Amino acid sequence: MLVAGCGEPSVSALAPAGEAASEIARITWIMIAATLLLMVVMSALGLHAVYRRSDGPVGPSPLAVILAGGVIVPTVVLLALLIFGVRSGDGMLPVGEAAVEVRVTAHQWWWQFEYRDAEGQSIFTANELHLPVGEAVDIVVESEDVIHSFWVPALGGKIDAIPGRANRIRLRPTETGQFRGQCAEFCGAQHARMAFDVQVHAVDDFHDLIADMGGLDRSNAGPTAGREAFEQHCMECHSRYTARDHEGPNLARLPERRWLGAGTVSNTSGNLREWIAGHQALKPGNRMPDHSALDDDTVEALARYLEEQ
Ligand code: HEC
Ligand SMILES: [Cu+2]
Repeated sequence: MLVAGCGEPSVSALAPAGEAASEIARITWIMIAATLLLMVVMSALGLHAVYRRSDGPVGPSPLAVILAGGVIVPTVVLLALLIFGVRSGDGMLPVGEAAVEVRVTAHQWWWQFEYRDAEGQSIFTANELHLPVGEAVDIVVESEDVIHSFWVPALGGKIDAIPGRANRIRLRPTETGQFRGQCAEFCGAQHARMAFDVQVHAVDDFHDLIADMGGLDRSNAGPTAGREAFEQHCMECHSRYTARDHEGPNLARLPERRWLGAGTVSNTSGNLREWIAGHQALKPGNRMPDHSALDDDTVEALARYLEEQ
């Protein structure tokens, strides 16, 4: 458990970097402390019973045991949890207007994020979520196919992504940095490889980034050979234009991405070439059609085209 808690970027609910996550971590620690206390008291009582045994009738009557263990203790424990739970839960609700709203669409097995720039234009990123620090952000979660669950352990709780329904969760990051998000509801064979990278920026940097992305129309830029191959084999599902929604993940700013295949492999130039022709071996069953028949020159041209930003 300790080893799994390390690593970059943080995926630990016990190292909170957001308001909701801090509340959740607090309740967790209180529960752990209360459980430990209860265990010590019960062990002490047990030892006491063993070593102080007398020959006469022992212990309280069965009725007293049932009353204490079945009524009084559960009432006290549940009441205490309820009070903490309601207080913390209340603070996590999306009350009032949020500064930023991001629409999330879960797909088998990748994530699409949609922002609005200052002109109200939609901007899309894939497998990479950008947030401003210190601001209330509403995440509105939907699904394109089956039920998934949106979860960034360092920032807050989970919320289900259900087809035909928009669920809302409020996050307020308290630290800048990179965190890992993960699908938290089994959604098929590649459920474990449905991660996303969360980048929390200073507020101005966040708005600058979204504004910059709005200006990125690269659908017709880049080296000719790669562009032609892209238009022939890939464009039906992918776009390099951040203001366009597509079947597959948006591929604008691809070199900046941390992973390929939603956490399958790290994003290196070697892995990009391997992904283009061999993604079905890297992430079997993923929804991108097999391209293993592409020749090396075409793969190279495509990779160059995607790397050219
Ligand atoms: C029928 C739709 C479709 C076509 C055509 C297609 N892709 Fe994909 N592509 C996808 C889907 C869906 C994913 C997400 C797979 C996953 O991670 O589960 C994807 C993922 C990718 C990724 C990884 C992106 C990321 O952030 O993880 C790259 C790179 C990529 N495709 C490149 C290409 C290239 C190059 C071509 C053309 C040779 C191509 N794709 C053709 C649907 C398609
Ligand atoms: Cu999922």
